[in-house]
Amino acid sequence: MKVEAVELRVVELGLRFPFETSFGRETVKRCILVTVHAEGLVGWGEVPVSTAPLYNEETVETAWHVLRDFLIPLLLREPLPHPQEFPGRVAHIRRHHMAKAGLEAALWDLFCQQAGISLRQALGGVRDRVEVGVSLGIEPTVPDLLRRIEAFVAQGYRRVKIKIKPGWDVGVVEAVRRAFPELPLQVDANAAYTLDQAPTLQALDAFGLLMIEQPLAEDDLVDHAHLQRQLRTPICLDESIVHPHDARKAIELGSCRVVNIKPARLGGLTAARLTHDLCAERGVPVWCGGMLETGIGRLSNLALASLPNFRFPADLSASDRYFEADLIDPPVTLNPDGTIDVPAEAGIAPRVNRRRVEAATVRREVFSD
Ligand code: OSB
Ligand code: MG
Repeated sequence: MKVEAVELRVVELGLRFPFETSFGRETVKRCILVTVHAEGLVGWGEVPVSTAPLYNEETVETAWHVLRDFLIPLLLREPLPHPQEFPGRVAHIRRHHMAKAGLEAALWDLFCQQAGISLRQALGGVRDRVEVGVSLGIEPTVPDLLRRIEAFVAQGYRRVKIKIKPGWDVGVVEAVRRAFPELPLQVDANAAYTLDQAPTLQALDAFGLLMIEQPLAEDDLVDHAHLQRQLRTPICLDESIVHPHDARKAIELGSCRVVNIKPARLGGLTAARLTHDLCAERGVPVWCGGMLETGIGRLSNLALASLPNFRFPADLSASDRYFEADLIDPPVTLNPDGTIDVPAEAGIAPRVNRRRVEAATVRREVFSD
């Protein structure tokens, strides 16, 4: 594919509910959308960065800079045979995985339109619906959290993840468990604990959680291995796994028993699929995480989650869990059985609501060769 032009835009969409984690509170979704233009077709991708470098080191500004000054010039310089060649072309640019992932997603979308196949087919997915859950932030009070869980369970979500941090953990999980004894439940600490707080995390073993996500620092596979030996509950790593080899190392060390896969964190769909394959070979289940993506990023994650070793419900919820009006039509909806359909059409572009994208755009720039 010979890409003729790339357009970047920053979009802003109000979140229906503020989302609070151990590292901060978001009320507005602000991210970058990428379009690649070739032979009359437009491929869409999302860079699900945040304004502040709290989940990882990237921000809207760093991603814009790296895309404009490094990644886009490398793409415009010569044709790319296939989107899966993109990581090789940009491998000498260190990190900036979200910036890379958004551009690669747009290339996959273009490829699917050219080939007339769905992204699920292009990636080798095997399901047409995926089980999903809902990820809930830290709420002002426990009763607030219980009311929110009840509302989502009533909508049909069959797995709930709640965010924890020191001071909002054992008591909260105990209350949720008491109110919902059978609910598949997991927690996510977003790296808020240290190994000397292991007793608190051990106390969570009593509540039959599916997993504890990223309890310790993102760069610490060794302490996660120490902690996993002290817990019955499986540890799932999110922030720690930024490269397929990190998954291999974490599995070898015993740092986790489950891996959260997010293309944005891993640098794109190609690296995400490699991580999936590597975990599958080692018998380690994975599931698809989310970054509060707009529908544009979420449709691409849904296609990825149709691969066979995605064995836990995904953090991919319906459009109305996040936004009043998503950027795609029709929006993503939840089936009565707690699943979401994997997109079957050839590419995301036909579903993008351009009027709403325009309305949400606060900055744009076009680059061509
Ligand atoms: O740690 O999984 C996380 C959102 C932003 C940043 C980090 C995380 C999350 C979520 C939301 O948990 C998942 C979703 O998109 O619904
Ligand atoms: Mg997480």
